[in-house]
Amino acid sequence: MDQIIVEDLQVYAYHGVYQKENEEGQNFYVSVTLDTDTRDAGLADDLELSTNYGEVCRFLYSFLREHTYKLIETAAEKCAEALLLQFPRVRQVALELKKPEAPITIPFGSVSVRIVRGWRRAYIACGSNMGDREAHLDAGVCALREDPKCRVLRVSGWMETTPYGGVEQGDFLNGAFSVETLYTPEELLEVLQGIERSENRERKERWGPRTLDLDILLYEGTVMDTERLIIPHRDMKNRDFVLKPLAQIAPYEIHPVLGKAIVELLEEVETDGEKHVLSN
Ligand code: A4P
Ligand code: MG
Repeated sequence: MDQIIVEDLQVYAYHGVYQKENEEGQNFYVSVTLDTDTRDAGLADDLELSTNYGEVCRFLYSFLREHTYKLIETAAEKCAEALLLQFPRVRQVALELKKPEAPITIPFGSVSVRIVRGWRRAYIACGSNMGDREAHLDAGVCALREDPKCRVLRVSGWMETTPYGGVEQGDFLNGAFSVETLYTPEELLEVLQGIERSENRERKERWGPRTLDLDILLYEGTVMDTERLIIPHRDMKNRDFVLKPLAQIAPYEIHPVLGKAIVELLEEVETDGEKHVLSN
């Protein structure tokens, strides 16, 4: 992707573990590489279509001066996040924060941290089979729309489906939607579980009835398997009620483990799998 680069912007600021650093301050130097598409602006010669590097510099300067953190790790983290929230065309930022006057008693050139943060695309499945099912699914999407660290991109239709997994229970309404998010997968899971709780979700029986279930299907090509989180969702390839709505919004997205497009997985499950989707 195209990049806009700022190198070694000087900011006199107050970050540090020692009180003296917080009171007297010192020079910091911040560099950013912004991943952003510059083609439209380049062809039209129009600043409105790009990200103004002057504004970026003023933003970095004010942010680093107006906040005080102990760690340059924290200053870098908060600053990168604020930048991504402030400048909508920036997809990813690599930020280096140097502290060449850090209180170290041995001569040195500089110390710094360098981090890369950005908007990551995730696909989320939603399901409900208790209460006002449509309202629960809508509330799930709505909660993410209101979260500044998420941008909801596409939302599938809601589909009537019969229960899967052997538990005797009412029919589900299922769907899927895509977001761009600044959350890591673990953070996103926590946010989704918070939304489930706010829809009065109780965890009683595995695969049992629920007001709202929000599962992470895919997260920007990530493959992970920890105690808390498995991505891609372990069972998505066997679930027509997941693949069908997902195919509406992302038919050619590739499953990073199976190496197949969502439409291919849907075709396979519709041919060989159990049938659960009734309508959409
Ligand atoms: N977890 C691991 N990976 C993920 C992930 N990718 N996304 C962990 C979300 N959570 C993930 O989930 C249990 C634990 O899975 C979480 O604490 C998280 O750490 P849960 O939501 O607390 O419990 P659950 O939903 O009862 O279990 P599970 O295994 O998530 O159930 P499923 O797979 O969601 O199945 N039939 C139809 N037609 N439609 C449905 O939507 N849903 C289920 C529930 C059964 N039958 C259904 C449907
Ligand atoms: Mg779940």
